[in-house]
Amino acid sequence: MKITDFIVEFLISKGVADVFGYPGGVICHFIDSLSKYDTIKQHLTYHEQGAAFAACGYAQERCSLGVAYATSGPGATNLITGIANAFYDSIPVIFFTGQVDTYGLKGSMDIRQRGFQETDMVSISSSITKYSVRIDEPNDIKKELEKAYYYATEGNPGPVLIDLPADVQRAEINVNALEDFDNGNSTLCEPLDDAIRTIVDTIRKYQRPCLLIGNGVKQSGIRDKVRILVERLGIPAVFSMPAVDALPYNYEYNFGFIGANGHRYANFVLGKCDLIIVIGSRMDLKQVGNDRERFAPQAMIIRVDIDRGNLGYKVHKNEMAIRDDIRHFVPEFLKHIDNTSSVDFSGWMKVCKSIKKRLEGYDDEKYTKLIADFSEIIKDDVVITADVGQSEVWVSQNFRFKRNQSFHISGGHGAMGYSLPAAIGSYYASGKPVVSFNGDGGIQMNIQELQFVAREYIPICIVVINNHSLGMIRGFQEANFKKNYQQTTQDTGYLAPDFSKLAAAYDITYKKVRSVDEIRELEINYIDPVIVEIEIQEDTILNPNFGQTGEIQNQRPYLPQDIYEEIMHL
Ligand SMILES: Cc1ncc(C[n+]2csc(CCOP(=O)(O)OP(=O)(O)O)c2C)c(N)n1
Repeated sequence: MKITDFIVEFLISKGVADVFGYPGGVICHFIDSLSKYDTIKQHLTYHEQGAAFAACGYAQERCSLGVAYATSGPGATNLITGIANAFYDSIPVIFFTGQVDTYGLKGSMDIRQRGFQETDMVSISSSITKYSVRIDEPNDIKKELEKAYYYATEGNPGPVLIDLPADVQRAEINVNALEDFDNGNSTLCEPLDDAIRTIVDTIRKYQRPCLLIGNGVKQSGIRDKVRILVERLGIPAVFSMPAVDALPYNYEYNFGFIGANGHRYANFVLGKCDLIIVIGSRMDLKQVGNDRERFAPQAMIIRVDIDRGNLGYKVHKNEMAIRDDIRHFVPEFLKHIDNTSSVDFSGWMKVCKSIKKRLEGYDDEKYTKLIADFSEIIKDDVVITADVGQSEVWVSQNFRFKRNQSFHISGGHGAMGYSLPAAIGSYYASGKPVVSFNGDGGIQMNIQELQFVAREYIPICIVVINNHSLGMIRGFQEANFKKNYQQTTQDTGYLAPDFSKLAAAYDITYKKVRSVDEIRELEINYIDPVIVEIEIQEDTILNPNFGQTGEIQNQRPYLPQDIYEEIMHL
């Protein structure tokens, strides 16, 4: 059997139905093999970065393996941003790159390059993958594919890169003679009963507990189980920004997302609670702040995470760490708490509700209201993606997520250009319509993928929140560079195109809205692709932000002292 046929059959056996990529001479064997099978479809993007993000969106929406491919050299290096995105956001993706023939590789020769478009992708990608390998020996293929799949999906998931020299791709193998990968039967789950009993006892001793839910909950596909957990415990839940959709917006236990640009009320709930149970969140700087001991200083922290490294990066010195796969932990935890055994936290819930009532809408501006209104007209069962910038945070802050909607962003890597290709991948993962939010800057980073949307005529509503500037950085310059808006505004070198003309060029329907009423009149049919431009002023700002005092609830612009005190004394 030809190696690339074997690879395709392997991917099919793992349930992969759609792969994304871009051709080049030394990946043509793989492309040729993909075309032989009806159960897997290859999708041509217009840039390898688009393919990488599409594979991320596909894996995020499906909670399973995504695949992207590229040719050697420039094709492969174009994948890098997407690979890093998958690494930081724990997205299981296998990236296949073509490579020159093994006999044309430079090896240890003291030259930069021997073969045309030869680039050492293994070393380039090694710090942003869980595993990276060039397959030089055809008979290693089975073992290496199994290993790649294992690393991509087991433990804390992430990207893997397989570099395939052209002669290896076309080699014939005897399938029956191939070696398997032995993972050493490593069990990642430690005995849990005692730990869970301790948690249950601990909860009983505290008055103001809360759950902090991270992206791991979504990636693990356990949103529903976590909802049951929240209900049984009867305690407030807050989220990291990428997990803001983990529970529906109007759910009574939902108290918003925390962190630098998080909901003020979410940060106050954390600031006031005495016990935080963290599930699937790595608690990075944007959520916790630089001064980790000052994060929720009165609270005991219990963290559940599969990643030993994440647990080692402590927030409080005396926190309790449980290393487990949350897909295993949450059902086990549920077994230990039934509706009758939980303590009554209704008094604390009442406090949280008052905090929310007092602060919800405190930072509202015209444009943030537009997003809330926009979300009201979006039906359930739709995927939402957002690009990096102010618009992403406004969406996180204001979109009212419904139960069957899911939301994907480029969290850790924060890569502009993610939203549109990730929307494409999400569509193939679920068959659901997608609403992709973009800034006028971010959309231009992978704007070529509009051609993909037009070509395949897929139901993606591409929203461009156009403030005619690179708003997030403009805001940073406003705060830190005395308004020296270099390269971020229309007066200083940045320009956005006329999006109506752009839509016409790609033959995509275009609509423009400026007000709530115009938004209400929008008729999105979830069948045709459409570009919706929401035009807002250049000097839009992003509030709230982390303040300087270290307490997570003390965001800028600072609350009047009397309101702050009033809430802290609730
Ligand atoms: C690939 C990449 N380059 C640069 C940045 C730095 N950056 C973060 S947000 C931002 C501005 C985004 O502008 P726009 O897409 O118009 O959205 P807005 O902030 O105006 O809503 C920039 C340049 C980044 N995150 N990613």
